[in-house]
This record gives sequence, C-alpha cells and structure tokens, in this order.
Amino acid sequence: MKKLVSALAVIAIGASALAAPTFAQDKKFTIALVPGLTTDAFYITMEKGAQAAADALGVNLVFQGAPDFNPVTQVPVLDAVIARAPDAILIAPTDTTQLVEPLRKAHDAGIPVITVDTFIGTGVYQTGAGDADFPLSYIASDNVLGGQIAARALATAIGDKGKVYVSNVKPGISTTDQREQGFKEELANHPGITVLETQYNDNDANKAASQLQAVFARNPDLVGVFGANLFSAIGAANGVQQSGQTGTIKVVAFDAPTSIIDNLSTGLVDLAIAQHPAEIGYYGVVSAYAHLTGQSIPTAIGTGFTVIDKTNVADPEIAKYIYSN
Ligand code: T6T
Repeated sequence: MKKLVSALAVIAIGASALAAPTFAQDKKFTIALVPGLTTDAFYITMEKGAQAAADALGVNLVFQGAPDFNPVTQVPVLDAVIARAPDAILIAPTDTTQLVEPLRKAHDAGIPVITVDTFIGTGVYQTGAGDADFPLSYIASDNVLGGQIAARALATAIGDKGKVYVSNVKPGISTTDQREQGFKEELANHPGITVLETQYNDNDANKAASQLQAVFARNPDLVGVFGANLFSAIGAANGVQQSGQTGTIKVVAFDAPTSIIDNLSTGLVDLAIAQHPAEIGYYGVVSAYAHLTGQSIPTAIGTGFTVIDKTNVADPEIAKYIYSN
C-alpha cells in the first residue's frame, strides 16, 4: 500500500518527481531504546515487544543501556546514543530529576523523546510548562494502582493485621516511588496493619535479603513484606527463606521473573504483580513511528497488570506474562 501511494504520487507529480527526496514513510527509521539497565528480565521483555513492533514496521531498533540502574552510568550511554543521532529515543530514565538536562540535549538536537516505564519531572508531558514536559509521551504501568493492588493482597494474606514494610530501590525513581505511595495510601485504610520504615537496597537483591533479616531480628512479629520491584522482591523472598520464615512472613512481589514465579508453588512468595513490559516496548516503537510519520500521539499510554499466584500460574493466558530471561 505504501509503495502504491508513493508510485501514484510520482505519476501525479510527473517525471521530475523521480529526483524528489524519498517520502518520509519509505525511510528506514532508527529508534533507540535505552532501558533502566540491560540485565533485568523486565527490560529484556520490553525489548522483545519493541523488536516485534520494529519488525512489523520495518524499523531499525537499537537497544543500548547500562549494566546497573543508576543515572551515573545511564547518562554516558544516553550521550553516546544522542551522538548516533537516531530518529527517536525511547528511554526509561533512572531518576526523575537527574535525567532532565541529559534528555533535553536530545530534544534540543531535534530527536523526539518518549519515556517508557519511568518518567522525568511529573510525568505529565506537553503541557507548555517548559520544565520537563518536552517528552512526547509516557508509556507505562499505573504504578500507584500497582502499589494499591499489592497492599490489598498483602492485607488479605496477613489477615489484615500485623507489621509489614516495603523493600524498595531508592528514592527518586518514579515507578518505585509511586508503588510505595499507592501501597501506603491503601494501607492507611487498614488500621490493624503497621507499616515499618522502608528499606532501600539500591537494586541489590543481596542487600534486600540482609535487610529482611535485620528487620525481622528487630521485629520478630513481622508478618509481611512488599518487594517494590524485581530485585527488591527476589531479595526480600531470599531473606525470608534464610530466616526460616517461609509462609510465615508473607511476600508480595512486584514484577514476574521466573525466579519469583518458581517460588509461588513453594509458598515463599504469595503473589507476583506482573507488568506488561512487552506492551510498553511495542507501543513505544509504534508511538515513535506514528510521530515520525506525521501522526499525533497520546501524551500518556497506560499498560496493565496481571496478578499471578499459585492458583492461576499454570494457565497459559496468565503464564504468557511471565518475563523472558
Ligand atoms: O520494576 C521494574 C521497573 O518497572 C522499574 O522502573 C525498575 O525496576 C524494574 O526494572 C524491575 O527490576
């Protein structure tokens, strides 16, 4: 169809049009995807979705990121990506404020920016405020809602009473901040539950495991933990196991890598809240392509969740949301 439209246009304009520049939609666009870190099943799954869209649209996808979730390592990767002048950048910024100026460089160079998973500023873009509103779109889970879902599930698992805490990465990350916010807002409606101080693990599962043991040592009546992302959840679950508290301290996990899913049947993890990272990647590429070919795009696209527990994990319609390795 594209080719036909181009051919008709050439005939209509006449022979001189043969020397005309290529039509925009015939160009092979290069879209860069900069993840929060490269070795995370969440972003690996996102890349697969992005690649599926790139294949369908004839786009060249470049996946380039840092080995850890940290602005100090992400910014140089971003600078290198900008230097390659891709047609658009999809990025999961690792900090709401520290990525604003580095991303503005891309914007100033005329490279459209879309943030996926995480956001900069408030995440409300294209408002004309001129601060961090320059990205075209934010494509992600509803992380406040995800935190609320986690809180309700944990409340049910612990019989609506007792001490719990959040195992989290570090402040300044939009996604995990919002999950903690939603979790605490929801638990404010559960007077029998006490939320202890959040433990920040810097995305290090070993640290999260040690913290679980230390919190348990201080609070032998601890009954639950919310792991606010993949590494926090894996670490918290390991800490519960190492403390000999499997099934007694309930674990609700954000994210659904196989290592978490395998622990649903053992009772170590009560449930996993799977995001849909492949959808985020797919719609990221589709949105960038739509913009590059002259279409308007929404400033925000929300993707869903699938709650996985031992009762539904064998269902292929559920299991398809387990992250790729
Ligand atoms: O939970 C995801 C992602 O949504 C978050 O922004 C950072 O952590 C993960 O990548 C999981 O490790």
